[in-house]
Amino acid sequence: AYDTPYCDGRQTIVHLFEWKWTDIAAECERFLGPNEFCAVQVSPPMEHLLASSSGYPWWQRYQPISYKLESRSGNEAEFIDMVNRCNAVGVRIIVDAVVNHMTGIGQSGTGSGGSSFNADNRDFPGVPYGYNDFTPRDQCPSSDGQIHDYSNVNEVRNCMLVGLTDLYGGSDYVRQKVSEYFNHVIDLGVMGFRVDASKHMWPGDLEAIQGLTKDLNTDAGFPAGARPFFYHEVIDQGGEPITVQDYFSVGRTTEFRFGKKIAWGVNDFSQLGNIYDAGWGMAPSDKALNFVDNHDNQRGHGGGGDILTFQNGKDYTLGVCFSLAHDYGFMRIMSSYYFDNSDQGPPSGGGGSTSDVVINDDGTCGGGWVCEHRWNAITQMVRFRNAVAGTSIENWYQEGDNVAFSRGNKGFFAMTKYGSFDKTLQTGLPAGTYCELISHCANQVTVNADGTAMVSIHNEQEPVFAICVGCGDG
Ligand code: LAG
Ligand code: CA
Repeated sequence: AYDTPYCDGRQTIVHLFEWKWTDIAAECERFLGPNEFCAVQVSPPMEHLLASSSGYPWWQRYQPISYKLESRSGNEAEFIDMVNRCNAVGVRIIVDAVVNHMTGIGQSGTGSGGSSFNADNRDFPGVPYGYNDFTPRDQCPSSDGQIHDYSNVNEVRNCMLVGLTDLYGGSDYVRQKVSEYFNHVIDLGVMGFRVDASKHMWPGDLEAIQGLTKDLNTDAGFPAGARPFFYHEVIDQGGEPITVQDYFSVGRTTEFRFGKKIAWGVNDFSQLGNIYDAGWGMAPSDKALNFVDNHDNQRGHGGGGDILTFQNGKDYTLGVCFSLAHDYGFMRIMSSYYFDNSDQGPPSGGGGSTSDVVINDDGTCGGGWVCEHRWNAITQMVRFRNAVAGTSIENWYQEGDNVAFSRGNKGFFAMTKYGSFDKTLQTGLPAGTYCELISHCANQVTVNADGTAMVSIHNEQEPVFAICVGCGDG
């Protein structure tokens, strides 16, 4: 019930990491709506720690102080304006919900929304939460109250994650307060939630909290009776007792093994054939929220791993384009900012502010923003994924550094590692002349009566080829 997005067939979420609400509203209107994105995952909108002594790092937003919508990305009025303007162009908002914990121990002072707090006293008057709203010490088996042993389920869920004060999800009051926060943003018109650190929460507690949420707001264009869309951050790479399967009753789960397999596959195309590996415990397609990289692992946080990021340039383009062409999971793509160290916050004029996103005349981003979602081949493959939704992979071809496949009789995709490829392949498509999407129709492709076509790629930067039925250019 919680795993369905309501996007009129649109298939891709973009994480506009650390963007301000004003910039997201503008991006929905000028780019995401016209290019048919399903939704934006926004950075946590609640009041958070201001870690000035650490230079206002990105991770201060994973330390909640209250559920007031007053964050580095903007205030409540700006949040509302963003939700309304994005909804108006068919782009939904997904809130990053940090509800496993509040700030780290040792922290006290005033949050981004002006609320006072004192973590050592477990005092968060902006909610309010007090001592009894945190996991009782005797439920955490580790000697220092911290998580060390990931083979111990009680420790992972009842102890403190990197020193963060652990909310007691078993308490009716905590469940009430968290669901009030969720219902507040549901009333404002959001579609759903990415839940942070779900691995550190009991599935039963999540079920109780989600059970208290309202249906989506019909005034925002959602169908009557629609339940919020939930995906849970569960870092499961195999080898631990907590698995993604534990969370299937509360929505989709983040599938970290997908990004690993994409990285391995781009390195060695012969490994691209079995991206979904059920034997490894990966979530089935209809339970997976998949991505090539996320805001944690692109900078070595959250366990890091073998992954591709924007820093890999063309290989990243190949990884994301292949993922978008594939039929596995519900896809999220990353939109980043450049950084020199793994704590660094977004582009800023100082004092913990966030700079505006700069859009250059050629449509790329400036001002320190990477905007992978605006990379030509990636944007075009977002359109392809919408066009071929519901079809499966057929006519698989892989030889050396070249791979190609069709999506039913709706689309055909190919990519090559080194920018040059010419081969006649079976496309599975009806005969006709097709517009090649990556070239914006500069290349026209003829599919013969027997479904074959000459597939040519001559592009060093974006060695990708895609055609689909009914795909003009946009
Ligand atoms: C996650 N998964 O469940 C993310 O993978 C992980 O990256 C998040 O930590 C974590 N949940 C909490 O939401 C991020 C940073 C941490 C940061 C934490 C809290 O990766 O580095 O910890 O957010 O801001 C920071 C300091 C720690 C310190 C802690 C508490 O880096 O050294 O112990 O704050 O003060
Ligand atoms: Ca916990």
